[in-house]
Amino acid sequence: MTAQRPIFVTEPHLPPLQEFIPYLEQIWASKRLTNGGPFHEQLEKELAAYLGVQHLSLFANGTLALVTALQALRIGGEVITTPYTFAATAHSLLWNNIKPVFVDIDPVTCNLDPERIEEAITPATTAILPVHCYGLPCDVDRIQQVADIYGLKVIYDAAHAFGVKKDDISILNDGDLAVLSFHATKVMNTFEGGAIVCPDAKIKQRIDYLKNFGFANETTVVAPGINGKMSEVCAAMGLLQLKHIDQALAARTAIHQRYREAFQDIPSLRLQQVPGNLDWNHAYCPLFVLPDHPVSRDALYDVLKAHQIHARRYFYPLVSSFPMYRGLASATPDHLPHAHRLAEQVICLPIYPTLPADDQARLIDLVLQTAQ
Ligand code: T4K
Repeated sequence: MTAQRPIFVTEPHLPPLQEFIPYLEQIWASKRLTNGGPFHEQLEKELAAYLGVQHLSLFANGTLALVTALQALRIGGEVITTPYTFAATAHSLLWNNIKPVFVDIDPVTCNLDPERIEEAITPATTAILPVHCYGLPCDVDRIQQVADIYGLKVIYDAAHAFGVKKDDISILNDGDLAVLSFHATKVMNTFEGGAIVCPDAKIKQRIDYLKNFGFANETTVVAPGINGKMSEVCAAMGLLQLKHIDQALAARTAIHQRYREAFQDIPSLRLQQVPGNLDWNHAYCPLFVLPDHPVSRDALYDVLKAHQIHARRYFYPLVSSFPMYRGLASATPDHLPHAHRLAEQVICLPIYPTLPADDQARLIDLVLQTAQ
């Protein structure tokens, strides 16, 4: 029997190497490696235009962008957030000495349940940090309504939401700020990278200071900033990726459609519902293995793994059960029933533009076999 090649949950989208060489030659010739070089400036402009947003500040990664977004708006005290996310969301709060307050998710969208936010607000609450989980938008109108009533800021962790539009408008425009990730595993990657999307030039200026140690000019430091800058090599990768992004998104859509067709008649397997007015990026393919499925989620995970298919249980275990959070009153499982249930049911299937059709067919067969 020939060994099967491993399939991972994702694979970075890499345009042909020869297309990257001219960028490297330019960097070598100019000797400009970082600190707001020409590729950095160009990528900020091209991304803002592509995404349909006013301003955007590039970062070395999404986590530093989250930490800095909280700094930029001077958020402190308590922040309401979701437990159903990657570690970085809540960690960005701890790095700012902010207490996370976990609120349960909507069982259909996997996003922060807006109807549960009000009961979590205390005099110490300063902001809401929701996540557009898997790139599917939060109920932004309802969240903004609650934020307006209580005078709270809203920062969206939009790490998964590159290019997502609702009614043709980017969801990155919602809230006070939105944070993107361009990590290797993301829809759009700059090796490592991230960005803060912001509505006006003044706040972008402050964010730009903060990501460069707080330097306003050679001799003036206006804030205790951090080093969050994106390098020229990463920015060049971003420019190249942008040239191929529409094809990459189309390939993801086709792969997702094949999954949808394969599992549509199996009531014990649920894929996310996607509203008709949404231009989704198919960043992930979460499949929920319901209790009446003949095998459990973990058994399915093991079956796939035995065949060299490395699906991932994003987001299990829940962030709220990590040792640094589980002592919080808001982290008790009784308080977060939907998040706990979905974390036990979810398995994210491989999805990336170059996933070979025969590998996907093999994977689908294995999943279907568990339904018999
Ligand atoms: N907020 C949210 C909601 C997030 O999901 C994330 C990151 C952030 C904030 C923070 O953004 P960044 O600071 O990362 O920019 C991965 C990613 O590292 C992480 O970026 C992502 N979310 C998270 C959901 O997934 P891991 O620990 O699962 O990564 P890893 O190394 O196990 O990679 C998964 C698979 O991808 C591997 O099995 C193989 C493949 N892979 C991975 C890398 C790194 C490759 O083929 N090539 C590669 O270079 O966290």
